[in-house]
Amino acid sequence: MKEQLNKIRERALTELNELQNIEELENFRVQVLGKKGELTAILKQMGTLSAEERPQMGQLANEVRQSIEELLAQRKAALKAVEQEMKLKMETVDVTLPGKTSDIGHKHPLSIVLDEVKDIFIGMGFQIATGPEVEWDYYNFEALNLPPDHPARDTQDTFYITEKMLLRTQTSPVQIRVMEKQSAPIRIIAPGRVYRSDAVDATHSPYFHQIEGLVVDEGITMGDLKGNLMQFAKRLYGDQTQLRFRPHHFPFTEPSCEVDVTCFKCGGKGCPMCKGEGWVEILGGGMVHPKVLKNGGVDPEKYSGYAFGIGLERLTMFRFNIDDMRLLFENDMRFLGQF
Ligand code: 2NM
Repeated sequence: MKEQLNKIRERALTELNELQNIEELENFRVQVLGKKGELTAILKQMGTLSAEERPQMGQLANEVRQSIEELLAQRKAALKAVEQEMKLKMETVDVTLPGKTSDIGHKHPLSIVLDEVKDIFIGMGFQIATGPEVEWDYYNFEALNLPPDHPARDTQDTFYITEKMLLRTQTSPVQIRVMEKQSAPIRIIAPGRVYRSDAVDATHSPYFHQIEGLVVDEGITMGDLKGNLMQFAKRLYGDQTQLRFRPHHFPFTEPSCEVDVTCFKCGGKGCPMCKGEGWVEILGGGMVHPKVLKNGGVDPEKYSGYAFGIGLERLTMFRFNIDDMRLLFENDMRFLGQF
């Protein structure tokens, strides 16, 4: 038994120094000192020894255990130091390397123009109003004086959710909702996304954005519409800009008009941009139909109002000289990166 014990001690001395990491070290410890380890196995044989031998062997076994434990502790400390050093070496930071930059984003061209338009109208005392994109047929059509047989109500032109619920085709339903909730005077613009069942091409998309305005007060006339829109166009396109009002028809306004601005490309002389006309159409508007005022809970005997609608995509395309509307929706960074 004495021999066995000394053998274990010797083996531990040589083998321990060959262990390369903490894991191997732990395996070794279990193998020698563990419950089912070699040393434990020897101690189990103590019962076979004589009474004189037993204390001697006991002492020797303790010494062996102690020295192995010491060696294990030393080796563990040495391995830890090596590991730490390796880790430090691997983690060196080269402070002379260039830093990691992240690209800074910017507003989409539609947002750039929308924010400008909002600023201009806020400067004239307007408030911003918003409403749902999934809308009741009532607010989108009926309240706006579009009768059941109106072509805009055709399923070819409008996305229906149910018979009575749809994706709004204009932001005018927001105006009705504001009139219902708020009494005159009202001065709002309602910007937002609208939907129409159109195929995609250079000037059409099933979704686009409108900015609709509504002013309701006592004594509002077509003169207020002209003055305010004049102010808007000059702020957006410059002081030399002029407006041209042409008679038109909308179901929700009477009288109605379409409004052109002098071509900002050629200043009115005529160029490919304005197709030689010198004018480009930017919006439609008119005096709010008495029936529409009534539907909004406004007394048409006491109040009158004007309204208008602007297409944000068209405005943005003019502003940045973009010739295809699809570019505004495709999110191609080669395009968006230019703004
Ligand atoms: C347009 C043209 C003309 C319009 C009318 C209304 C409302 F709700 F007050 F009746 N909001 N917007 C309107 C009028 C919109 O877009 C070309």
